[in-house]
Amino acid sequence: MSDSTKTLCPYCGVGCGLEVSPPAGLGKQTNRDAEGTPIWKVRGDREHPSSQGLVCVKGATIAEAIDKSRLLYPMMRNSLDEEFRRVSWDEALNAIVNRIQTVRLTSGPDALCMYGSGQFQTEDYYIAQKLMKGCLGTNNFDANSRLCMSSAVAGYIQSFGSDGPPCCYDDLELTDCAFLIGTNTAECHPIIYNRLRKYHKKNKHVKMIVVDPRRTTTAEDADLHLAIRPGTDIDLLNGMANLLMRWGYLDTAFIEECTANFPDYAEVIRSYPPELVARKCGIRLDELETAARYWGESKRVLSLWSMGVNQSSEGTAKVRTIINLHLMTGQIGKPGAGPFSLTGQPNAMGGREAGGLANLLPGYRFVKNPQHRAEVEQFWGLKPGQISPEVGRTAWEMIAGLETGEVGFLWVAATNPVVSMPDLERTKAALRKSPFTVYQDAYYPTETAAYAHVLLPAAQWGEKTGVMTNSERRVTLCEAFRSPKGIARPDWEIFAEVGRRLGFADKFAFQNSAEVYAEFVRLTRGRPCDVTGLSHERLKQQGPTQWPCPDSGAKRDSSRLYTDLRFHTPDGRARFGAYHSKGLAEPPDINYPFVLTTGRLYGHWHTLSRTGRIDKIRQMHPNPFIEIHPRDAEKLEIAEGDWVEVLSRRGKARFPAKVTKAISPGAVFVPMHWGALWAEDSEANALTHPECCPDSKQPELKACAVQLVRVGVGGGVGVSEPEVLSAGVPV
Ligand SMILES: Nc1nc2c(c(=O)[nH]1)N[C@H]1C(S)=C(S)[C@@H](COP(=O)(O)OP(=O)(O)OC[C@H]3O[C@@H](n4cnc5c(=O)[nH]c(N)nc54)[C@H](O)[C@@H]3O)O[C@H]1N2
Ligand SMILES: Nc1nc2c(c(=O)[nH]1)N[C@H]1C(S)=C(S)[C@@H](COP(=O)(O)OP(=O)(O)OC[C@H]3O[C@@H](n4cnc5c(=O)[nH]c(N)nc54)[C@H](O)[C@@H]3O)O[C@H]1N2
Ligand code: SF4
Ligand SMILES: [Mo]
Repeated sequence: MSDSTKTLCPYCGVGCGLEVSPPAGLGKQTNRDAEGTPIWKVRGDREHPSSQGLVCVKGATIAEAIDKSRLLYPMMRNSLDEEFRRVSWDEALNAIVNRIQTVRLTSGPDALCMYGSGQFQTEDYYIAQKLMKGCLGTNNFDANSRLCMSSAVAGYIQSFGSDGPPCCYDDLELTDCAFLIGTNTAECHPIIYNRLRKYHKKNKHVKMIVVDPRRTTTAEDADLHLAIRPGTDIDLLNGMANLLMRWGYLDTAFIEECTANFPDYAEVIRSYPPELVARKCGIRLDELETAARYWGESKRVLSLWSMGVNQSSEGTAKVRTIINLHLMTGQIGKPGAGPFSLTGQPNAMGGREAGGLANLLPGYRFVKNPQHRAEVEQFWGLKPGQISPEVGRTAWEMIAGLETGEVGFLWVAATNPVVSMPDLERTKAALRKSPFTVYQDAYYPTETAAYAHVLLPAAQWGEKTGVMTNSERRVTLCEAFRSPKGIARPDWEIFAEVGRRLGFADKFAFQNSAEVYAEFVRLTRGRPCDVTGLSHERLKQQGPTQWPCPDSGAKRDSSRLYTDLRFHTPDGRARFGAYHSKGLAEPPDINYPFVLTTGRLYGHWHTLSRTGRIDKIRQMHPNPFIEIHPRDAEKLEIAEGDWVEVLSRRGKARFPAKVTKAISPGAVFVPMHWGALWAEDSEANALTHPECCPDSKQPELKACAVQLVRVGVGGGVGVSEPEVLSAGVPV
């Protein structure tokens, strides 16, 4: 019997299988961290179908971060000026329950908000929905997925009648043309990227197109890199459609039998002649033509996208415009083809299944649908009408609600908004006004802890058992392999305990997370994400499984959705979306002449709470920086390593310059990772704005207008030592 535990990497949405074994088993060879704490041994799980034993540097080093700087016990204070004092769980939970009751009575349930995360397990998500949307009667539950996947969700829903990425990872090795748009897959989804790159290298006929204003590591491998101007994706895609139509690459039978709204779309793409489009996108005409030819001539086209598409004030339109190309050429429902959104976080997919956004209910249901509300009310044993018919506050609307005083209670869990939200000055000021903020995290300090009244210690990866779903709809059981640090507790248990103390004892009488999951799966019966055939026990026996997975017993192939070319719309037809390009919410102008874009580096994860504490990764990426094109640098007399001050209409930051042709002229790039704890004045989101897509409410974190000023000569990149600064909290 092996002493190892199978689980899933807790970082990105690729969802690589891991096998963890205890440090004690290694005897003298035991690996220890700098403080001498033994480190658990982690390796790729060869039996996991999604990753086949591979891991990237983040998965490989995860065990080094799980013991450092943990939040060990609940802490409380009356105001943000006071020091935290250690309290018991009982005291902390009583304070929370009292506050919830007071706010409910005085201001109504819509003054209560919870802001959660794609780093929750499905059980955490489910219990939070039952508490907020069910028992408390407010749909004010949103997650950081609002900043991440909500445009993909809205796009799938509008085009196909339901959310759900229709493809699977095997498609990476079955396609003739991989169309990667707004995704730096090599750095952000490395293990699936490896698969694609190997296959592409081996098969000369396979084309790879990358659409990104930056020449990323991903773009380096492409047959065609379209370095479009930020925000011109819809022009490009409509321009490609125009050519595909002109050249007769339409699948007319598919369009006629399986889609609706083609005439409106055809009308729109007529106004995107190739010459105009190439000029608008800042690319050559022959590049646009090559892209359209690769797409048109390929038997199977797979498009992959992530934040360069979703994080946009026209994110939903961008997603639907990608889907349009698939619909017009019949590139869906077959191996190697389809529109495949790459999920960011490890369980943003599970969050969507559990209804973890302000417009959703569990089982891919919608708040706005009276029948869906009635089904969930009945299942939860609530009174008819107890679930509010109003969409709840989205992430940014919670910040806005603190500003106006409409939000009286905010519970933040498994996300670090004081780094990751747009317009940090406004975010911080709003949080400073918050009458009562609960912050539930695994680590301390974090930037957000400095704005909380109550800190609750969460058990994290490896310390709680639950399930996560990856980008290809594959559900994996992640078993606990050690006990929580300090007196930390799993997120779902904390939510359930608060539910019981609020008087809903019968609704939260779960003994363990397997029981929570068993209840959740029943609520998915007959829905597109049906997982009634799954349980913790079955997942343990049969291993990671893709949905749909109903309990009907019939063996089915769930690798792909829509293989019968019937969609989840009332008439079964997929919908073309007819969109003109609107461009950026804040285009550059004379005062703010550059477009700032933001994103990720291979080794780091988000706000550094884990990877910032791993030496190997810190050495890989020691400092924040700004990428500037040599032509722009010359104009501004900026040399490599000079300090550059970056100003937007909202704030400023300083970075050492990296002068590189990897970024297009007129654009600059800054990594999103460094918050106030980790570097001085280096917050990407001090600069960004909260303007968002009207449909998905996803903010445009990928573009804002900035000006650059050189403020110091030399001394920048690669010189200063990485150092944790203390932002008012002890490190
Ligand atoms: N190493 C690492 N991997 C991660 C994460 C991490 O923190 N670190 N986080 C995970 C999460 S939650 C997410 S959401 C994913 C994100 O994964 P990605 O979306 O691949 O990562 P980003 O770097 O945010 O942005 C992708 C690219 O969008 C480009 N872009 C900017 N503006 C535009 C535009 O207007 N059009 C187009 N076409 N492209 C544009 C940027 O230049 C950038 O290269 O990564 C996941 N994986
Ligand atoms: N400028 C700019 N801003 C961005 C983006 C961008 O591209 N550019 N990307 C956006 C996107 S796509 C995303 S996903 C967000 C990510 O932004 P965040 O969600 O703020 O980033 P993380 O650092 O992943 O925060 C997760 C927190 O959860 C804690 N944690 C880990 N496991 C657990 C657990 O089991 N329970 C609890 N309670 N806590 C836990 C960690 O310690 C950490 O503090 O950033 C968004 N912001
Ligand atoms: S690719 Fe993603 S899931 Fe796989 S090991 Fe790396 S971070 Fe983890
Ligand atoms: Mo994300």
